[in-house]
Amino acid sequence: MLSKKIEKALNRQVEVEADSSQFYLSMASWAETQGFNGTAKFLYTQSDEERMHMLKLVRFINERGGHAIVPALKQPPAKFKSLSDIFESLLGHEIKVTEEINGLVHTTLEEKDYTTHNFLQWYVSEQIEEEAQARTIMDKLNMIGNDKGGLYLFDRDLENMPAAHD
Ligand code: OFO
Repeated sequence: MLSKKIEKALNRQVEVEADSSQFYLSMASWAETQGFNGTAKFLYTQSDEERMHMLKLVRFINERGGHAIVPALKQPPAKFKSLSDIFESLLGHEIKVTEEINGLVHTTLEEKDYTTHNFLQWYVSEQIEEEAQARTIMDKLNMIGNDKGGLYLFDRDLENMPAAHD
């Protein structure tokens, strides 16, 4: 059985994952309108993944006797300046999500909830991978700069890049 404190903290994380999904969906849509189809495909997949992260939490909260609350949708930014702008925002966002997860893990230890602590380890590893992937992408974009040919190849490569946990 979840304590009220843990239930609330997990529900907060449901919201964080839902926000991530919306944010990446908006990035995907913008990229598609700019003709960056590979990037759009990658980001649509990332958005789906975040929804899966949310769903995993919803199921866990309910299985443990809590009540998962579906949060309201917040409108994410609709426009971006460039691919670098997108991936810088994505990396910044993931760093914040990692902090949230770490805070949550800390709370489970304070509450001596080892079951939830164990469940969250999956998220801890996922964050390491997602941050690492976003950094690799940013390194590539920094190398390419404004080179059109480079951006074309980058977009094509991204189309075939597997999601972080694959
Ligand atoms: Fe849910 O892993 Fe990114 O935010």
